[in-house]
Amino acid sequence: MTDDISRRRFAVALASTGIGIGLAGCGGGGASTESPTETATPTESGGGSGDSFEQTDTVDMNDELAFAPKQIEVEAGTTVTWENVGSIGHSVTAYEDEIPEDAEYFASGGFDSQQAAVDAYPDEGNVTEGGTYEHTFETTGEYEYYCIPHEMNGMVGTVRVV
Ligand SMILES: [Cu+2]
Repeated sequence: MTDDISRRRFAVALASTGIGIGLAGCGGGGASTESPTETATPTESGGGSGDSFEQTDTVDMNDELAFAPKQIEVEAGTTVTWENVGSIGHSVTAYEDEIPEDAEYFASGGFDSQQAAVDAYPDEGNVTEGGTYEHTFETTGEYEYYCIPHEMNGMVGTVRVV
């Protein structure tokens, strides 16, 4: 009788010890992710207010997780080309609520809504190394857009159509 109880206690003690060891093992391992500690460095434009628009119809997407230049200005009817000059995949995705009222929605992959673009990424709409995406801007105004996987890294841009 007593023998039975003590055996059970022993088993419980073993079990909790096992859990303790398991947790310790978990915490100790798995911390070997190589994290490139490159913080985003917005130093390229000399740290201005960000209100400078470059007159160009070509935007690079690079491994610094940025659109370069970040803000461009083109005339209505211009076809803008985004080119991935790095090796990390990006998207060009308009903010549906931050384009001119009567403008056509645009996103790499050819989606007609932001939600559709987000839902399909990265199976569709991913611009890979050396790839390009083009869009022709017919309506004047400002268009804000972003890269789906790197929005949190500040990968956003603006096209101003005049
Ligand atoms: Cu990106």
